[in-house]
Amino acid sequence: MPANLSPDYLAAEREFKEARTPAERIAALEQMLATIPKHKGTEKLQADIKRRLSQARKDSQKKGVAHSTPFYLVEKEGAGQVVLAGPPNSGKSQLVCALTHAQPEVADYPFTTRLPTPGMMTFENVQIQLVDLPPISRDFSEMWLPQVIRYAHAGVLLVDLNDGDVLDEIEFIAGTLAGWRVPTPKLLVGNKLDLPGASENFSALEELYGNRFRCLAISAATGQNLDLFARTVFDVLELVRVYTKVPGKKADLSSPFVLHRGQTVIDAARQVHKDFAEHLKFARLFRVGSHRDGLMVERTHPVKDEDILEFHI
Ligand SMILES: Nc1nc2c(ncn2[C@@H]2O[C@H](COP(=O)(O)OP(=O)(O)OP(=O)(O)O)[C@@H](O)[C@H]2O)c(=O)[nH]1
Ligand SMILES: [Mg+2]
Repeated sequence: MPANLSPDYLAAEREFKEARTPAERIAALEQMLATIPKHKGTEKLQADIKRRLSQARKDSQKKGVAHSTPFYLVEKEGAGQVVLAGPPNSGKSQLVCALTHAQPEVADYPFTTRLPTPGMMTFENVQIQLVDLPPISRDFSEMWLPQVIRYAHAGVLLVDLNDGDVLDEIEFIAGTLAGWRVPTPKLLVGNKLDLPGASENFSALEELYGNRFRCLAISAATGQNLDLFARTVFDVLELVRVYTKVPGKKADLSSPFVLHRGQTVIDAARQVHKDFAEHLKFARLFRVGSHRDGLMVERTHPVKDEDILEFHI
């Protein structure tokens, strides 16, 4: 080490060692380069800093713009991830509070939510992840929203049934999502059904948008239709629950295997065990409360929600 390094340089070097993010590392290296005494004795060290700086810049580029825009992707959990999109104040956070253990802030002023907040919603015997988001509005929308919405399995468009601008807001949000190349939500939910006039407004909305969206009216505040909301979200995700049983025993209906609509008996077997799928000859199909129980089905038979399968290998 050259002996004549300045206190400024040594401070910058300490910052480099303590840097946690790519941006901090780059800033510290730049400071080191600026403060290092420029003479023959430090030439090797200068070259070394320049090399590290160029590498750090390259690394940060590879991770996109992560050092300047925080990356808010929410790790997926449960059977599906569903984001709540909507204008300010429509009740997105209230809905997440009502259906999950998460507690995003609810307030009667717009732009309360600034960060995505996930929570797990229970539908019968499956868990679905709901993600509360900041609003989409003409005034302002967070830059990272498109990425987070695109990443999810599905989206719900949540509006306030008593909002005079609701039609304009639906059109604006649908247009914005299309501009972001994000799929438009299949489900349009009208909230605040408990308020006077909301039911009439919902009928009008359904008439206008019934062809474009599945429509549902709820009250996140009173809990009205929230069980139906959970079922509809499950349906929109196109999920299918399959139970398994061993011959002569009852099926365990509490812990389903979750598959996608269109998947078959062999896909179900594969979820249970890889070897099962390989050696499967056929399965017997049972339905809760059905008289024609134990029907033999082929490996390629598409599964339906709440099928009970008994595998034979
Ligand atoms: N009457 C009634 N009020 C509701 C209902 N749901 C939410 N609210 C109220 O509407 C206001 C906004 O609710 P939030 O959940 O904060 O709305 P948000 O969509 O998350 O708002 P932003 O975070 O700004 O996008 C609050 O005052 C809530 O108490 C409902 O079902 N009925
Ligand atoms: Mg909110």
